[in-house]
Amino acid sequence: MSTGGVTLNRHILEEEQRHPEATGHLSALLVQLGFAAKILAREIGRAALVGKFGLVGEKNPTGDSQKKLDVFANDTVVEAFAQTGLVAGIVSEELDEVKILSCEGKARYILCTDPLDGSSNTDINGALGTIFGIYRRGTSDRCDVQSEILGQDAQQMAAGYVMYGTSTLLVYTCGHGVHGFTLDRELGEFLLSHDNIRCPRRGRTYSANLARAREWHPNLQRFIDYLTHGNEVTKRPYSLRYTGALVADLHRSLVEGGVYLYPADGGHPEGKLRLLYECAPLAFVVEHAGGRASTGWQLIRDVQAKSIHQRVPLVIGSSHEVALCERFLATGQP
Ligand code: AFP
Repeated sequence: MSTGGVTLNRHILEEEQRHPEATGHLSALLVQLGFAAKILAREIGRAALVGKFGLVGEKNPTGDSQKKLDVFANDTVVEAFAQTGLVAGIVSEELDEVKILSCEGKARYILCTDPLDGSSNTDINGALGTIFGIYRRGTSDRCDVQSEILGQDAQQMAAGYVMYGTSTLLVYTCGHGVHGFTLDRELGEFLLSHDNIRCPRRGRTYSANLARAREWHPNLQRFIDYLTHGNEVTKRPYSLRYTGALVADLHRSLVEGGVYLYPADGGHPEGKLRLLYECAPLAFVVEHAGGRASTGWQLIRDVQAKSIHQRVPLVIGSSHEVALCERFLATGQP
């Protein structure tokens, strides 16, 4: 998929030129995201050598144990965006409340981020991610970022993720195609490697933590039974692939087709994943690549956030499998 020598920054600028009315501010934010991703790729790569493994001994606002890399990732992303003066506030998995950065006139954006997705993988050299969604604020001059992001005022303009795996890959969309860039460590540049990613209509794999499957809605259990039941015509059974990092599992489904699901269960009656900084940004990416993202009952993009750390069930990936899951939930049948 190599497309030879198009850097992330050049790509962002070319995207901007498609919009004569663009101020360049969104581009500046995406460039900063790339910068933060390079720092994180470097630190994740050497975390074992510089004492960045392990817990800090506290829980984050959503009750998960905070790792040293979680804190570092959050600080890095916040710092990168704060420098721009273009962001009014940041909603982060690692921050209790919205971090207000600036209420000045040019701070027209809000960032929602999970700075380090899959942090249970940090100490075992597993895949990790950063998820981001960038919203443009409404026209009000009142600086109330929380109300804006929870209301209808803020509009999602861009989203994407960084995957720290065998290589570091940054995937983003501003609504005109989904593009992936691989970090060339020697050059220190993200280079276009996955131009205009399209999510296959159907796949051969599913990703889910089956440990709590007995607690799922019975129709969801039927869905999994269906996927794992052999049938040559419909190319079943599907293979299970689950890494514990949403970004890594979603990336597989985005590129090769398939479905990721994290439904409601006994321990997570509303689902585990967070709407604003996990589900919504990835839904934006997947939909712009031709896939589908829903709670199983409702499209993710139609869910109105009620709190900044709100959780929702998530079914995301190829349109065929996500729609199939929705049908199972509604009827118990394919
Ligand atoms: P963190 O971002 O807090 O590390 O959580 C990871 C995650 O949100 C998502 O990336 C995984 O798919 C999911 O949780 C794993 O959860 P289980 O350990 O319950 O399977």
